[in-house]
Amino acid sequence: MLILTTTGYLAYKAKMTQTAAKIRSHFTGSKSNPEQRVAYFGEDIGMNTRHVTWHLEFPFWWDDAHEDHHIERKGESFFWVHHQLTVRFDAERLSNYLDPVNELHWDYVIYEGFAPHTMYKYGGYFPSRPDNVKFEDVDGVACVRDMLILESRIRDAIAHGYFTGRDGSVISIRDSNGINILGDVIESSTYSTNPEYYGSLHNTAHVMLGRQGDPHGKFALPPGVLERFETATRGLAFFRLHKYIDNIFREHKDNLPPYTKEELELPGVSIDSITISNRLETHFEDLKYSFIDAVDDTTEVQDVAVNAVVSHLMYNEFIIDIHITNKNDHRVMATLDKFWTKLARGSNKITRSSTQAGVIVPDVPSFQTLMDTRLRLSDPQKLRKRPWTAKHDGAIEGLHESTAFNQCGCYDGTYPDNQPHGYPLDRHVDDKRIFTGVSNFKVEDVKVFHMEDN
Ligand SMILES: [Cu+2]
Repeated sequence: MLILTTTGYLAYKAKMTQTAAKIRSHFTGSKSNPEQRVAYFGEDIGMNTRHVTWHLEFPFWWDDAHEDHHIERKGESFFWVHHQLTVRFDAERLSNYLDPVNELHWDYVIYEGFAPHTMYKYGGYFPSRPDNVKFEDVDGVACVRDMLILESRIRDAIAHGYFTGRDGSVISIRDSNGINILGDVIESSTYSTNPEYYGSLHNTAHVMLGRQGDPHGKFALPPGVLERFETATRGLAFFRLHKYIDNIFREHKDNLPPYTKEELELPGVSIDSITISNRLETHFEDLKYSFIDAVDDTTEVQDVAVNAVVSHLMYNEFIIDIHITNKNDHRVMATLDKFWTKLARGSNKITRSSTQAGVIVPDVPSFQTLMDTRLRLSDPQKLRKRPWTAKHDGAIEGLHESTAFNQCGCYDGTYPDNQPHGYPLDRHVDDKRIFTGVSNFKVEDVKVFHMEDN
């Protein structure tokens, strides 16, 4: 449990004085820090919930033998989810006149400090770190030199195109599955091919960064924001670390051969036009959330409504119309970016709402809402795996009916897409004409506007 210091104090005051309160919560920091301009992203409640949930759904500590279940494409998902976070943060920065994030480097100072202004419910304040701190060895965790050695072993493996297993076996990563093996090694999870040799680059880096305020435990400070999934994205250091990790993944992807025309095309199918119903716009909206479970409770004292209100980036919904011609004399199953649909012979018009996008979910209901409505979970049986005959892409039937699987897969643990995450743009594109030369690809430039006063 963590609490923003001021909001937390006001929540307690409301409870103690038995006065319902609506508290405005502000982003951490001050206007004299340019990074404050993108605090709305790193501190977004929905994004943080999303990040925590991913780590709980794909735990690095998951033990197949103990749980009798294997999590598919866990390492690749680790890459993909953090890649998405990294590039999206850069996009937010560019639109706020900030440079893209520079990757972390163990030999350089950590340029930006961070004062979280956040406290543990029990255990004091999250530690702060001033600007320009030189990386120090952390007692009981790792030496800076160890981190450089682990990085170098992993980069060697990428250059060679294979990892070495515990028994000395050669485990190739020069194919689509390589990213999954690499992700397991880098995170690292229990699926890592050789944790004794390749270590746990990402997890150890989080702790190293989190402890830089008190590397020798001199002040007995509690864990830093980077050591907890719920708070990690609040500091710029998270994005520096993940830019560094992402660039290692990039090295691997760039070593794979570019896709061929045969791999990209869907014969007989052409996309004639794509139109969007309205201008793409974002704006800030107030999000109210309940503090009911954040303040201490007793049966003798009545609950009072304690809510916080925070600004939250939202978008205006839109609809995409896609006109597609299928010249084949039969129906074909097609994957569009990224959903599945059946194309009839001849011309097809596909209408798709932004709310159906695989990466969009509604706001997470508050604890109070869950208690009030006893939210019924969807029936997991519906998405049960069944044999299916799609040629390349889809792994389960009925995909054209399901949404929001892009980052977590389906309820039964299957990932519905057989293609690598990011396909077909995950690999190096030597010649852009490969995309203009296939009729089933269409690229449209779109502009996204941010509306200040809405
Ligand atoms: Cu993460």
